[in-house]
Amino acid sequence: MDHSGVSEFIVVANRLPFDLAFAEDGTRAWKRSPGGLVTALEPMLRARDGAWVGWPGVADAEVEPLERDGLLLYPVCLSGAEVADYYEGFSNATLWPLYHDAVVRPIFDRNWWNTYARINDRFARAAANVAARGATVWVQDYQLQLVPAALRRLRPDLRIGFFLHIPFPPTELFVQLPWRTQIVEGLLGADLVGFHTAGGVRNFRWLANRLAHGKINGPRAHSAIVYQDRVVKVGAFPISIDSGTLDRLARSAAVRERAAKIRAELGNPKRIVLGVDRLDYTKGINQRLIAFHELLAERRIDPNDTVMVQLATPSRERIEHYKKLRAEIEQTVGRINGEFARVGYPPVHYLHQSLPRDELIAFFVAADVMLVTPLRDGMNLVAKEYVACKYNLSGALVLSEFAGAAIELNQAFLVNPHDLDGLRNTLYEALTVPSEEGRRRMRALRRQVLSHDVDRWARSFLSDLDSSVAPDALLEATSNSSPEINDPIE
Ligand code: ADQ
Repeated sequence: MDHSGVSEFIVVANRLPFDLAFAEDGTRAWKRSPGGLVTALEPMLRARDGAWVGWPGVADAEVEPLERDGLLLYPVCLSGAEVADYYEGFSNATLWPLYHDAVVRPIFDRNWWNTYARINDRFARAAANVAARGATVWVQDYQLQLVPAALRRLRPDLRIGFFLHIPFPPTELFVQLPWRTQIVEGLLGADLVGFHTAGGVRNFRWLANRLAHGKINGPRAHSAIVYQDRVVKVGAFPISIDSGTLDRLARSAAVRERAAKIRAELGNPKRIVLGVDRLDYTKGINQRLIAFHELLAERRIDPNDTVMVQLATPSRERIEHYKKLRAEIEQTVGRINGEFARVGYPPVHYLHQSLPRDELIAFFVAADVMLVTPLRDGMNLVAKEYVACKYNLSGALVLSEFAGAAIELNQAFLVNPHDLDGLRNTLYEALTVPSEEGRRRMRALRRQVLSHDVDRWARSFLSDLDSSVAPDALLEATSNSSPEINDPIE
């Protein structure tokens, strides 16, 4: 099948929305990888002859373009060595820690960088190949920051958007990167560069000015940079979830029954504390376990009536820091249970597993306190998912100030996860909040999450991208043109 130049709307992401899997007899199967992004974009992809360019998730798999569930998938092939250098190396051991406040030390490796640049070029060529004349291309995330400029060189006719799903770091950190100018110039190849928060916008604007000599105008949260005679718009677009569907599923009889059963299986405790994360060192999992441990040790909570469940999806398991983190968490869980369990009743239940969606929703429905304590997080969808599932206004959300979500969810119990005393006391406060105050907070949180879903996020980004504004008009724009978004704590 020849798909060259057919698509009007193309999403370019590290991964395809389907994972390739090989059965033991060698036959191939495509398994849909669940995710908010594909749910949000699917209607637009279908309506606009869309295509999705990405890696199928398996090294060395030569796969031809194909159609699945009405979506055109355009696979980018990576060898095992390329996965190690581009993905596990530069993306996840250089950029990921650097962009998350260097909570572990980023590794600067020239070979990794060279592979990152080469693979970005490969993604750009794939997108250039499938795009129709004048098409819209939306590039996603930190693995592909050089794609906008590479694609513009190949196809100046395209309208190119870029969205970063992780924080854009403080400038003092970013300038450590030996390839900082190339990255900034890579992003400036887009017509619109989007971040979750106004803080990301501000950091990027400063760097664009300093490293790439872009001329800047406009208000803080939304603005324009004039770079090489083009206008690059920059804006804050806080991502969200399919909140209406989650709300509906949480209310369903099957999920409510399962939630009651979970409580019974945990020994009918008075209170269930929940954590749900990819197992990642940015998520502050150990910090929240320590806070729970200290409350038990101080006898402010009783292991007979309060249990904690930590669900952790396996993630990046070949990278050293992730192996170390897993060992640390498992040791902390073992220590707490060793000290406080009765036979058959551990106070901490830890599952290193990815759960099916309905099961996860049942856990959200069952949980009395949700602990979301990242040291740094672009947004954090788990916080929003929990809120969307609390249809009866029960439950309390403890949320790190350093998650992008804290800007919108400011009625949560906000906490600095580095401050263990503060974390412990805030967890206690959430466990003992009077019901009226708890309901008031949850009502406010739900109003925000239900009225700002992922569909609204995607539409607002794409309509900003689609609206072409003359450079002169933009340069004349002043701060009254867009609403301000509060700055996050940097
Ligand atoms: P992530 O770092 O992956 O995303 P997050 O936004 O919390 O973080 O999304 C994780 C998703 O995985 C959630 O939908 C959650 O329900 C699911 N999940 C986690 N543990 C699970 C388990 N055990 N079983 C099943 N599902 C599980 C990156 C950025 C974030 C940003 C998103 C979207 O790091 O800051 O919010 O992209 O832009």
